Amino acid sequence: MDGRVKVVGQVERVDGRSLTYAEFVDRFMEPNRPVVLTGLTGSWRSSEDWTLPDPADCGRPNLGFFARNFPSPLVPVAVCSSREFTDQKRLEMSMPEFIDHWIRNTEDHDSSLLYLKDWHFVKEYPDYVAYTTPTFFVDDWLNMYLDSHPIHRDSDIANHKNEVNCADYRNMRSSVYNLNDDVSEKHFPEFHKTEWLECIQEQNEVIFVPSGWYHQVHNLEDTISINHNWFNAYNLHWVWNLLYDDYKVAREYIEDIRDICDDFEGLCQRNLAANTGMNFYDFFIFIVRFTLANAIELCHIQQLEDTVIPTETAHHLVYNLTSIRNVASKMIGTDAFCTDNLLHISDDNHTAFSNIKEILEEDSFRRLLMTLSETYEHIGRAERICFNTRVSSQMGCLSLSCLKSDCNVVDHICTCEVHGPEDLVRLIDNVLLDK
Ligand SMILES: O=C(O)CCC(=O)C(=O)O
Repeated sequence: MDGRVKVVGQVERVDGRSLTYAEFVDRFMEPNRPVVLTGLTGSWRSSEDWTLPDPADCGRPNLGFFARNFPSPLVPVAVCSSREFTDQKRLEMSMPEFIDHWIRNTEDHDSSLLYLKDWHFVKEYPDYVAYTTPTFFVDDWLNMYLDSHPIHRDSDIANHKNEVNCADYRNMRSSVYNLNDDVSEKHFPEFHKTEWLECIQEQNEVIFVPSGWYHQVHNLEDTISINHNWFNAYNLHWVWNLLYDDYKVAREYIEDIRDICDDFEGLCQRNLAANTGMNFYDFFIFIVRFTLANAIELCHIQQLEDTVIPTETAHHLVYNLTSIRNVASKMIGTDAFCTDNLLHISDDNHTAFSNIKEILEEDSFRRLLMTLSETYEHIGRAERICFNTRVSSQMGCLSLSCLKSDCNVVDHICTCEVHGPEDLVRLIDNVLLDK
């Protein structure tokens, strides 16, 4: 017998103005539970500009404002009535074209529904500040990193001739396409055991969707949504697990040509990067940089004598390092990092994680360090306002002014060598042991 979803409860709803950051962590981020947060969008420009001003319109989207002010020549659009594997068919069109289509659909309902999806609005209109990210979500490593670094720096994806095409196994995985359909027990044998929460997200409400939670959205009326995909120390292991799962698919797909490949692991990693957007080396380069940034911040903070800033911020930094350490220890022993395979990786990739001195001198790393420092300062400030504690007046040895060759903190880190996950675990242990 085929099954339908079994809704067992509602997503919890909390007023975000009376929730502290620490409570958000304890109740939702750390246990990976969803929540609808209210009261956080009062000052957003988008709440005002993007909705029709007449109360009789009940806050419906102001489409004319969009067409006039954001006339992008090309925006990504999904065709809701179509299906390509586990997703909808994608098109590109101009914003005015999209809005025209939307208005026509509202009037006559016979053209197919379009959904403007995954449009990077902030990148395209950086001067229009549509919203401020709620403090609960500012510890966002993905966007901190992407703002300063390209994710796949190696140019090796397309260059190898006579290799199994990177895109060949894309879309082979299956997932339930529509929860409202009968879901085949044959294809999804455990489906009847799944339990679902549901909620209606009202205008100006924010929903936190935890890592790995399958979710499906049905718009009950015309809607504009703002989304962030992000992760941090609380779900870094999810990112690694997903990458590892994708890697296994990539490897399985070419398993039968292993014996005739000079560099089988290299091919797996190239295919992984082509499909997932990053491979194990990219991910490692990323965690090395976050380790260095957190370690430098931690060392500097501990040189401050003030007792307020160091305790709370140091707690975040230690948690971050511990989370990276856990993931790095899972990477030890993967084929990608065995000595033979490391001999095959490009100099670019190897330098990007092993040459600590060079990393510390990169402008992109300095930008990352600055953003990291500002982020935890911002969270700390929000916590102090909540608890009404004293604000520190200490101006100590902050990382930004102190990323100099004569700084003993940086000197110490510069002496470390990182040739793989084992070294990274050792480096983190040394930093944490010092504390
Ligand atoms: O905003 C939407 O319509 C859905 C977005 C979503 O589900 C997601 O980003 O995962």
